[in-house]
Amino acid sequence: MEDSSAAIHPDKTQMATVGANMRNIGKVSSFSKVSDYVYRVDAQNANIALSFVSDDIVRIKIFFTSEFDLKTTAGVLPQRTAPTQLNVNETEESIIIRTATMQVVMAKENFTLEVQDLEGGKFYSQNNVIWDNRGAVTAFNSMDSEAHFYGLGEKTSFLDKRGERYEMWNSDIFAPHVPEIEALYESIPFLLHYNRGNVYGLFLDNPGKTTFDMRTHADMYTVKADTGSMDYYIINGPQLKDVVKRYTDLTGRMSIPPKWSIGYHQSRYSYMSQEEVMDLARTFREKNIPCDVIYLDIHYMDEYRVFTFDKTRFPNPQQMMKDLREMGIRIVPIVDPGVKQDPRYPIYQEGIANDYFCKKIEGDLFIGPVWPGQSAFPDFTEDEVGRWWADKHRFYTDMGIQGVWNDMNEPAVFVESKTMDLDVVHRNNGDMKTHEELHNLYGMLMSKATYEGLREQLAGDRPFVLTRAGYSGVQRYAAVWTGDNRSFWEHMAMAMPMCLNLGLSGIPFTGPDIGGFAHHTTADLLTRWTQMGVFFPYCRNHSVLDSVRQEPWSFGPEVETVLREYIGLRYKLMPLLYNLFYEASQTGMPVMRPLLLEYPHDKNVFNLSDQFLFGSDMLIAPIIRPDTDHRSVYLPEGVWYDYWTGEKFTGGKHILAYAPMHVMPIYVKAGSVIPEQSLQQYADQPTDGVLRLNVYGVGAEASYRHELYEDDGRTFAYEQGAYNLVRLNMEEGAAEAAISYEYAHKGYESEHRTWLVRFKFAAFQPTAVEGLEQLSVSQIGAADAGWAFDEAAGELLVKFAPNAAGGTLRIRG
Ligand code: MIG
Repeated sequence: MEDSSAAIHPDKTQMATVGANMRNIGKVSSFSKVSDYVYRVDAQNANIALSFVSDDIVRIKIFFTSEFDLKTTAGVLPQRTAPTQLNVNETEESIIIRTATMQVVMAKENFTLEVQDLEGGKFYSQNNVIWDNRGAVTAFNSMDSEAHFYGLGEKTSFLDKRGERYEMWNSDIFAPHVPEIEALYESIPFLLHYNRGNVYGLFLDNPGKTTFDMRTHADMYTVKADTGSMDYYIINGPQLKDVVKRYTDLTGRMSIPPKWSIGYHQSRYSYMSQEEVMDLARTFREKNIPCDVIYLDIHYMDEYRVFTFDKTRFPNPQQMMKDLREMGIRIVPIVDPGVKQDPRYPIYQEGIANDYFCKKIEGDLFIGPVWPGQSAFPDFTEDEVGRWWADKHRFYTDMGIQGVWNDMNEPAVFVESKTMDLDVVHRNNGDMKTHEELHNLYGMLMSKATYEGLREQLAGDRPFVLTRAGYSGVQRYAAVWTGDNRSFWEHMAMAMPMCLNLGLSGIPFTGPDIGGFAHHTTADLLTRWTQMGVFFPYCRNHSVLDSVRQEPWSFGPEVETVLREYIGLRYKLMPLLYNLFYEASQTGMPVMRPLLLEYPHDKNVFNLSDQFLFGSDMLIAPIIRPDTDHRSVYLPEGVWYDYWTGEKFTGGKHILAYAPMHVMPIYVKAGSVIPEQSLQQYADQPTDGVLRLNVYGVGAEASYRHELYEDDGRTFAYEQGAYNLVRLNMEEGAAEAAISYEYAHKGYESEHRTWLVRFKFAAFQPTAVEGLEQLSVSQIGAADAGWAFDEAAGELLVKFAPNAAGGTLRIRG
């Protein structure tokens, strides 16, 4: 090439600046109302639609041609909200549109846009939007020196994304997940901008390649879309929680998962045979290590053909499912999108006959290599294809399978680009788009089809879908695991900020492969990682082919004992964990939370990446280095108790925690209620029927609340009212206390017929509990009702059967 004209290729010059081909919006020429809540701004080089989704959400979409199309992607739900008021004020210089809580201010001279509070305090300012001849658009937004960034879904590095740059392009990255990797499997183009306690969200609804750059410019961050439209939402706060809630109003929330899906899960690439799976299940039960799910990775299939079983390795899957179910264990099989190009394979035949596979723009089938060899890929952008795929899952559900694991759905293809050709054209229900424009939606739409199929086929039971790839809104269909991490301490540590930001990005049900997927775990790493992992929303141990074994007993009895205890702890805390999932389904609040969410004004937590909150009141501080039995822990304001020893700490400072191998530091906030239950070996196993309500007293005048949600943990009967919502209210005084409870809703017969309140750290020694008989501590266990004071522990025990009408327990000193 060097001796042809290519040597003087025009792109080789350093002289032309890129800007020469760039344009910006220019001067505003007209402004008009299009329909209720929708306005149109026409400017020199582009037109802008402003749609008000609610008082606190404005959508901005920029058009570079005369089209004016307000369709959204499948990431956004149809919205039923509207702003309560809208006032428009247009002058020579500006246009101002005011809702009940914020205003959008646009300058006409050279279109700039600000979103301000009603006092004129601007929180979002867009200074410029430029684009090139190929339609790649970049918006430049102000970045204050005090600004911090969160969200952006599944990204490497620390919690605070200031100084980082990330791409959104679903990618199968087996290369180690190091901080400079800009894109992993999930793309959530949702950024949280935090400035001195005030937060807004920016959601760019574009499933093509987009870039968020908080690094290159000193006082601006940029948001870029390579293809498709600049279609984004500014979401008002001012609190972080407000923005997360509103973002999940827009993109949806997960429904309450089946309890078994939030138990402990065991996986490996691969458990190779029916016999190996049965042995594994028996070992869990013999060793009394709780477990709900065993995964079948790709070797279960007949040469990797989806919707088949290998008849030699798994001669009788039906029987296996049945036997496992009797032991309380479920199977979750992997399902990849690639369908083997095999003319004798019915799935391939059907896909071809019905024209369901992705095609290139010229009309040829797109065929790419994955596990089964050359494969075709269903076009999930077309609803009819999704329904076909959904129906195919009867193959699994007929055997009693209730959960499916979607892998390789970026989609990953073993070619240099790692994915489908960009000139594949997706039919997209009549609105054809190239793969380049829709890439990040593919995985989510696969999980949507899977979820909807299972939901229909499970006759009222809740499905579980796990996915590797996803886009905004994926939380409606699936849990997300963070892909091919490695057995590195660094990757254990990175799982925290990664999943914390996923949680802030609307996806509450997440977790890494515990122990690490690739490379080889060690006794210490597996111990520390499991201790941490049982507090992640999704809890699965998984490892790669040929790595050292990492089932909980793989490193001998000492490690096994610690793992048994921590996995058991997850089951004891199931009422709390389940409550947190309920809350996520209602408000979008994540299950594991950065401290920032609860302590938004504490600068010590702006980038705190090595500890987190389980809900709002339990602080988890994992050990993330080998041969380490101490670590510093930051306790935010308030009083905290060591979960293990009861030692009391005043927060707002760092402490040094002692954590030998069998201890992971956990702290509980004073003035909280932590519900627990008896140990189970799997989530549907009956408990002893006693709900333990551990009340962590303040030891002074205080009142605090706790909400308790209960349902059958398995079906959708709660949608018809078969659930309980209990409000607990605790009033503490210097010489007395009262615990009252009431049923905000009572529609379910709970297996927890008895409650055992364990009131710790009271200011006084109790002498009576009104209406209940005093018993000795040893009598309480067998009694139905009564109270006792455990002097050694300094705890009041009160046992009783809750009354549907509610009640109050008065405790006297
Ligand atoms: O590229 O199915 O992330 O969990 O074990 C390998 C085999 C394909 C990647 C997944 C991993 C899974 C593996 N898969």
